[in-house]
Amino acid sequence: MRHNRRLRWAAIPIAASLSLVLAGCTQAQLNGFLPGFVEGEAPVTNHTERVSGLWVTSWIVLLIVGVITWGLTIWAVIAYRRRKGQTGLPVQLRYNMPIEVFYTIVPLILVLGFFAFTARDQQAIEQRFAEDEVEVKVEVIAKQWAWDFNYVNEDVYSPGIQGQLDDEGPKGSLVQSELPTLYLPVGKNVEIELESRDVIHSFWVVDFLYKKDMFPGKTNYMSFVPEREGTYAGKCAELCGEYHSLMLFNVEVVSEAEYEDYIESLREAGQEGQLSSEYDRNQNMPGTGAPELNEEHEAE
Ligand SMILES: [Cu+2]
Repeated sequence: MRHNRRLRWAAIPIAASLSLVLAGCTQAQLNGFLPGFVEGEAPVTNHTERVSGLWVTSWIVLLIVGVITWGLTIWAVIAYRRRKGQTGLPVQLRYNMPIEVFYTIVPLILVLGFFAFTARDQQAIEQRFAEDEVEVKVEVIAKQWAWDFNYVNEDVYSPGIQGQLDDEGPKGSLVQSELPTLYLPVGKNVEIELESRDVIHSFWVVDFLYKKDMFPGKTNYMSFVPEREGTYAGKCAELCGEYHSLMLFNVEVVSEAEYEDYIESLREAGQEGQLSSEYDRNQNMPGTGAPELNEEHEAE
């Protein structure tokens, strides 16, 4: 009798939480409230479903752990509460081997599991296209506080300026037409080469669900296939100085014909060639002609 009542107490929070979780599952929520998913339309890139899958699965596992933990906590608080007439400390329990082993092994399995799935997905997302599979190659160069885009195959470039506040619009709004814009053709294998001219930045297109740091002196890569046409907001995701918040850009994923037109418009504007590292602010890095320490000094 007494035993049954305890079980009932534990069942209430567990049942309440579970029904809350399960009742709320619409299609959008199945993607874990992540941005970029539109009902009935293609995912933004070939990687976004993988990212949302990892996110949602992790949440489900963590929620189950949470519900069990909260349930047991609440149950213990209620079942073992101090009752009228009780004095002193309750029975003290410690060095209970089965329990010690249980809460060592279970978290270990959880952590190893999260690590394994994250490593698997990261491996897939980080996998670069083979050289001859790359259909569009763009070098993205970050600089305080904007972006330059070199379209490598077409040998044209687009220099960017930092976000311009729109005095006419509502406070804090930006002149969208002035933002640096990266054009990508839909359905093509895209490789982005990430560079920096000065400090560490981070290339983040929100709806792509992935960001990557950009270091001076090191090239990072992103390989993906944009799968849905549209305009996507991009930001610098690494605090990089005073106007970091204005280090914004847009990505236009367009049809191949529109992409060709855009490239042609850059050519017509005389933006042929590539914006090279001569505009880098760090001119004294190793390999850029900075004086080397001679051996005598090194020995000192
Ligand atoms: Cu930045």
